[in-house]
Amino acid sequence: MHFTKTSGWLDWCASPVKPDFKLPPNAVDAHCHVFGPGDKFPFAHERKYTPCDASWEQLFALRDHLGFARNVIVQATCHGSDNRALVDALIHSEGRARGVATVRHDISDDELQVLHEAGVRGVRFNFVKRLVDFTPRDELKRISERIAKFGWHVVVYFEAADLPELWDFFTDLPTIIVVDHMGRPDVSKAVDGPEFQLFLRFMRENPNVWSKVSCPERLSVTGPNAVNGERAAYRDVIPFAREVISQFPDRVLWGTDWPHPNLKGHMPDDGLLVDFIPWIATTPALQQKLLVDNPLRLYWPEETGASPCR
Ligand code: 0GY
Repeated sequence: MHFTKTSGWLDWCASPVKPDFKLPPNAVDAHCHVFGPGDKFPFAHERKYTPCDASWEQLFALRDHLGFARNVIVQATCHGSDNRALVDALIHSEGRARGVATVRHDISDDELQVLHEAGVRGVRFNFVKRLVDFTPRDELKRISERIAKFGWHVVVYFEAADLPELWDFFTDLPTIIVVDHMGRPDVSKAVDGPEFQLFLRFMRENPNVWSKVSCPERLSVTGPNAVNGERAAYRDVIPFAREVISQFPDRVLWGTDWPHPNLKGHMPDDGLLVDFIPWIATTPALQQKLLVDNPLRLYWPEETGASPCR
């Protein structure tokens, strides 16, 4: 089937630089997607955008170029609850990718088992209104109870302003909860202001809550360019990510977010995104937790001796 990209769509960077930052052995890119290809795995009719293609071959080539060993591939909303492109990628990863799927409440246990055998270890609940239609909370709660039996966790994506309303629903979930992109803080506000402090309190009071400290390119207002001799791109995001990593070093993950859906303004060079990591995880010990120990414990617990991800 032929698809026409959403007008103004920015394609991913085809020739990223080799990062200066050397990733530790066994590093995991814990947030990335595959799109289609649309002629093989059609995009969902309920999608809110139509992306460019981004295949598992291209994702795994990027993994090798950047120096990652593994990926966690997250089902993107443009594929709805049709996880075939995700499963195809997992199967072709030869055990080097795990997945986060989107499922409906009426999925059968046999279908969940098939996803598990392919490498799925979580489901994603999306509350970002521009990306998805509303799903009743009782359906999501039911899904969380079903997938808890498989030792999976729930990944949640929401805007910072919606955390107060979602708080009780989240704290009622029976699994580990992984928050995408630090709950999308407004980084033009203060780190010690009420909005981000609420997110930190959410993590502090709920030891089952983890956070991805990913997507500076999505959150930044100052953007990718160094200013006044300051080397770091996305420098307005640095204090937010540093705060999460320093307070919760054993509950943070990092991912490229390749192929970067719905970006406006600029498309990051993924090599330069990797060079952002030491600005937020400032010691080798923190980098080891962020990039290796934490994602392996959550997605490959059988290799670490950790208990399954509950
Ligand atoms: C991201 C961010 C976005 C999109 C999706 O599944 C998706 O469509 O996650 C976004 O538009 O903010 O994490 O990839």
